[in-house]
Amino acid sequence: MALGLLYFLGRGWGVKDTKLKQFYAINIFVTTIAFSMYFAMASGLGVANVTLANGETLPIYWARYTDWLFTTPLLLLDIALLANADRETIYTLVGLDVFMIATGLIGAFVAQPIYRIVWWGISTGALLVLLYVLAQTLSAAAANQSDAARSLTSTLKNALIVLWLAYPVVWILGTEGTLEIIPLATETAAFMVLDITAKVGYGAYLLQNHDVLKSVGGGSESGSAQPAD
Ligand code: RET
Repeated sequence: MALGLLYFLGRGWGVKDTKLKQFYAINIFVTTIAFSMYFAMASGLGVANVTLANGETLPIYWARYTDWLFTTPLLLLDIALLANADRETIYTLVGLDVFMIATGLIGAFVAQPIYRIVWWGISTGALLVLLYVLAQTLSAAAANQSDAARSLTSTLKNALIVLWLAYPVVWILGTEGTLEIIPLATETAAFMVLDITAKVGYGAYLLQNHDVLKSVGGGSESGSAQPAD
């Protein structure tokens, strides 16, 4: 995450275009938050022991949820800005996203395994609605996008759908789901690969496309509102 952050900082350093700068800023925030939360976990902070109803204890890495709470809305903002989505849609996506992470966090701390699974179901329901709203928004936006912007949006959308759907699967099969299907070490490695791909991979791919990002919302001029013809 630190290397990803340095890469975004290095590439974004001399960027003058306001639109391009906002995409760099978003991805710099994402990797800064992730780097801090991973470092918190590595330093022994960010993990809590939850006692289940049967007396067993589960190590819960709550720092992950703090990371996701802030980074997932930012990752959605990347694609929403690329598609020039309106404010209401962005608020809807962020609202669903925060609800998804918060209900997942509740699920991770609940003592009764059956209730944990119900909370997982609530959180996964929010994810499905979120992905539906996102797909609708992006297809409505497609008509007003250039070919290059449309193709970038569609690649990022597909990557986002596949990667994001993997999180609840890892959660339910991992220690949180209490089904004891995959061990903690495998789960930790899986979340790490997903986090790196969904943050650094997705961000790096997006930021390769300077020309597309500069012309988001029409026109290639930076920032300031364009006067009507
Ligand atoms: C949780 C709890 C169980 C149910 C669901 C979840 C979804 C998590 C997601 C996380 C995405 C994280 C990303 C991080 C970026 O690096 C919270 C695991 C649905 C979708 C993209």
